[in-house]
Amino acid sequence: MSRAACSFGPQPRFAAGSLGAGALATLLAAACTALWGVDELRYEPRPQPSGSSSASGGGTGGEAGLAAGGAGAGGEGGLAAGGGGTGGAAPGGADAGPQCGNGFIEGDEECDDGNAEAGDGCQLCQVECGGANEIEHPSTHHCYRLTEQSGNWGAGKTACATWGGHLMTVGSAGEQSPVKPLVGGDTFLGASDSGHEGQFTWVTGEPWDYTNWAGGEPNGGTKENCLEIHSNLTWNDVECSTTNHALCERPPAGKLP
Ligand SMILES: [Ca+2]
Ligand SMILES: [Ca+2]
Ligand SMILES: [Ca+2]
Ligand SMILES: [Ca+2]
Repeated sequence: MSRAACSFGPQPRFAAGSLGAGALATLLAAACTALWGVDELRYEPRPQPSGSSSASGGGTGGEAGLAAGGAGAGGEGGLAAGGGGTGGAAPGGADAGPQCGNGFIEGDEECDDGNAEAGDGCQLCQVECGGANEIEHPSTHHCYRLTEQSGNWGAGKTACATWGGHLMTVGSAGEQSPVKPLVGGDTFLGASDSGHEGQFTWVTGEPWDYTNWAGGEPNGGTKENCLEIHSNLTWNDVECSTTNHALCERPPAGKLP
C-alpha cells in the first residue's frame, strides 16, 4: 500500500496546560511510519462547530480508527482517541494549545515548518542541527554552520543559501559567542560595505546595531569591503576575493504567533 501522506480526521484541540498536539503528532507520525512507511502528517479541515457533528468528528472513516489504534500502542492512546470527542468544548479555538504542523512556533516548539518530515531542519517541531561543523544556539535555536569548502565571500554566500540559510549576521555578543568552536581561523560573516564605503550592512537587512571590530579596524577603505571574524571573535574588513571558510546561519522554520 503506497501513500503520499498520512491523513487523519480533524486535529483535536487541547485545553491550555494539557499535553499538547506536539505529543499527539509524534505518536501519529510514528504510527504512520509503522503502518504505511510515510511520515507526512495531514489533518482534514475541522468541521463547523455543532453539537452532533463535533461528537462524531473523531471517527472519520477507517483512517482515524487506525490512527487511534496506533497511538494507543504509545501509551497515550486515551488522549489521542478522546481528542475528537472533546473538540466542541469551547468553539473559537482560544483554548487550543500548541499545534505542531500549523506553521506557528508556539509553546515548547523550536520550529514549525508545517510537516513532520525528518531531514529538512525541523522534525516534529524540534530543530535538527548538528554534526561536526554545525551548532544550534541554545536559546534562539538558530543553526550555524561552517562551510566545508573555502572560497571568496560570494562563494560563501552561495553555499549558505544552498544549505537553506544565509551568511551569519551578528546582532549581539550573545549571538556569536556560542559559535566560537566553529571559528578556527578568519571566517566570512554576512556583511559588506560594497554598496556604500564605510557603511557596513547585513545581508539580511537587519539593523547594524552591534560591532566587534578588532583594534584599528575597519581600515581597508574601498579595497576591503567584506566582513570576516577572527578566532578570538573580533572583526576585520577584508578583501572580498580572499579565500576563507564562511559562517552560515539558519533561523528556525515557522512564524511567530
Ligand atoms: Ca505550532
Ligand atoms: Ca543572526
Ligand atoms: Ca570598505
Ligand atoms: Ca581590514
